[in-house]
Amino acid sequence: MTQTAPAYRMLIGGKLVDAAERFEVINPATEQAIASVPDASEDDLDAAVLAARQAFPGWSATPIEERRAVLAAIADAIAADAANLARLLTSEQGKPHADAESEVKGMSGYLKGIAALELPVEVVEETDKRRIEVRRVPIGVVGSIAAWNFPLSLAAFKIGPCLLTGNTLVLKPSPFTPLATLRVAELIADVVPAGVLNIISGSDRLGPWLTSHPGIDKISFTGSTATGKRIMESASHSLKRITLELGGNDPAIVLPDVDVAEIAPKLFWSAFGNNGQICVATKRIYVHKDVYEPLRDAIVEYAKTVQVGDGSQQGTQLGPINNRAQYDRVRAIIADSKAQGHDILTGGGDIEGPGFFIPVTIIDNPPEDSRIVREEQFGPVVPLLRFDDVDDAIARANDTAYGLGASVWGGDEDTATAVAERVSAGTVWVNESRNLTPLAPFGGHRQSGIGVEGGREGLMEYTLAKTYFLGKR
Ligand code: TXE
Repeated sequence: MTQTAPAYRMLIGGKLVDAAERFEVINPATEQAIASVPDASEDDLDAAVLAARQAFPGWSATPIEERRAVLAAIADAIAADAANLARLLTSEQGKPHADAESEVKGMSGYLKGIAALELPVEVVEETDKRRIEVRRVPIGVVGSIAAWNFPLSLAAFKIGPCLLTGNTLVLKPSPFTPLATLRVAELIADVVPAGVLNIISGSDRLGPWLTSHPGIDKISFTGSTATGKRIMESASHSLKRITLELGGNDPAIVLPDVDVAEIAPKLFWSAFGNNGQICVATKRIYVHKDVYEPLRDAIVEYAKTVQVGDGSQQGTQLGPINNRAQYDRVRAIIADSKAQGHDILTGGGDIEGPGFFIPVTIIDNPPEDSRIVREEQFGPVVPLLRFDDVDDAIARANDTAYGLGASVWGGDEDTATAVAERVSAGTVWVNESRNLTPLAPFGGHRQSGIGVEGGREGLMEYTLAKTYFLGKR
């Protein structure tokens, strides 16, 4: 009897391989197991790192035009399987099908955007005697850990710059959302030279093995600030380079001259898109007293029209929370607001199971020192906060250990931009929010991260400076 290979295998050294053990993946809308995936052992990790090491000399010497072509071919393979990938993404992540489709499309587009970037040689001196130039060289083998909120977008953030600059990669998806990423592994097994891009899945033990592995030269991580600190500590033992894209507690500042009806839905989606599970979701909304009541009422009315449900069903606009731990964390924050007697404008209750569903919850002007204001909620609950004076709003917006993103909303662009200049964050949006581009750096100030992803600066993170003093005779 012939045995068929299981679906969902890891990509190591150009081959699709299984592990001795597998673990189950849960659909957060049903809490049912939908598939099993390989649970990489330390030997599997060693094999992936070795494959990446062996591929490094050839890949780093490959002309950049060929590396661009490989990235474009990955992007095309993903685009050709978009419908299937989106279905998988909804089933493991929970997001509505339309959002999953745009994430797949976004992954493909991001890879093409990165593939078009340049890393020019910098000439710092040119005289009769000599020329001094700074070239950028790849670091070696990169280990990347992606989070469960945007499994494919985050994979693209890591794959694009890493491969373009001539490094090789061992990529680990979140144990909550490995399916679409392992499907990508299958799609690109024949597209990428063996060992250049390895994809391995594993349970909680795999992350610490990866970040302490002596054969890895750089770690790129997206996840919580607490885990980021642990990774920095373990990377310090061999002085691995690190890029950390961590949490945020992004403020929105709404000035008195806004068009309330126009911005209410925009602010809603800025906070509640992907169920609030976005590092740059708006997590605190500061509203000027002149427009506080009308904007509050407009957002609450809008919130009541939004359909929460299984992402695979027609009409669903918000799916479940991705996993049990995050569901419990968000519910604990809502329970704290209730216990403190905060005024809950909508939501706050339970949605009958199964599934990790939480109703859209909006809290009316809670104290600045409450958990819902101080902590990153990462779920569908947001506080509206009233201010009288813009200086006070800016001070409160900046009073956080985070510094990832922020937005300012106002009728007069110059006034709004002047406020944006005083908010301390890696990215500030004026009259829009959450948009990212492969052409510009994205990263956190303070405890929201170290380094950036995207743009030329994002490429630099995957390189080392090599300075040439070229004497002339
Ligand atoms: O992420 P964690 P979790 C935030 C959000 C959320 C919180 C927790 O606030 O509530 O993080 O989410 C690996 N060494 N964000 O628990 O703990 C492990 O594989 C090496 C923001 O899901 O950061 C795990 O799956 N690796 C974020 C992954 O890291 C380790 C997106 C993430 O774990 C490790 C997601 C270790 N010691 C959550 N410990 C964003 N920036 O967008 C764990 N891991």
